[in-house]
Amino acid sequence: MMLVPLAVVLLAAFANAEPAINEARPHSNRPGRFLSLPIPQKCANRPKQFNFRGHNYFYSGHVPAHANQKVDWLDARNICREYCMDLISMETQEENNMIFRLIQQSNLFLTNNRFHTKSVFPSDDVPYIWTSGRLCDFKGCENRRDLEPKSLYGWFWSANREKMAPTNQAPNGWGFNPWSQTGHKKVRQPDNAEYDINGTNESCLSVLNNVYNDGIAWHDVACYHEKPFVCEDSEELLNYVASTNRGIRL
Ligand SMILES: *[C@@H]1O[C@H](CO)[C@@H](O)[C@H](O)[C@H]1NC(C)=O
Ligand SMILES: *[C@@H]1O[C@H](CO)[C@@H](O)[C@H](O)[C@H]1NC(C)=O
Ligand SMILES: [Ca+2]
Ligand SMILES: [Ca+2]
Repeated sequence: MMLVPLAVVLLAAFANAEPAINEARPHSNRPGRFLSLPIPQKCANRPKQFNFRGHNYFYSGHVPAHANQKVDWLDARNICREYCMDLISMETQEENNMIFRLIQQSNLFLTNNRFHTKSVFPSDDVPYIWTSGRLCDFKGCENRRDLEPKSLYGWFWSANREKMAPTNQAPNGWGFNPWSQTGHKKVRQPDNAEYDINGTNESCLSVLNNVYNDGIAWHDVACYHEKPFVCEDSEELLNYVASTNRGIRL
């Protein structure tokens, strides 16, 4: 059997992806950070908390190994990727509402930015989660006129590099716009609010649970924030590990 170095295979996959949003090396304030490669053993034993349309998912707070973990956006992606998963991407309203329900059913209460632990199981509280949503504002996104203005057209799901609908309208087939109508600056999201505070861009997509008295809704948030996360099966990584590990059960 011919051995092809893993990095080469993965980079080739990124290079061929459409739309051509190449994110092998996202912009980061910690230089030298890369995407992690899947670990076959972890893929085979990945947490499967729930299933939707053939994909497995888990919320970090409900998995003992990750229950108390809050990590920045790239670390969250990398934890998922070792399991042949990635941060969740909500391409449909159905999938989105499944996540909204997961958050709603947990006993999370946050008022005036203070947490009230009502639940006897603190890990049931879901104040917010990371998704794979990302603003294309890193190297490789320049000269993409189709992504301008970025605040409307520059968002995509980094798990599969699929472009999102313009942020100011309900996505095709959805009954509502999942982006919040308010936030720190009391304007609709994405608002890049932290840029005005200290020059940090809000380039990552988090689902917040009523942080701004706005119910459960999408917000652009600076990627260094530490949050729990939801992982979703990555077909790309599962296919890759399946094809390079004969007989593995995923
Ligand atoms: C960060 O946001 C500001 C204000 O919108 C913008 O001018 C700047 O280009 C952004 N930085 C990056 C790296 O995209
Ligand atoms: C920006 O401000 C926030 C909130 O005060 C702080 O936690 C964060 O570390 C700051 N980021 C940078 C890059 O200075
Ligand atoms: Ca998805
Ligand atoms: Ca925001």
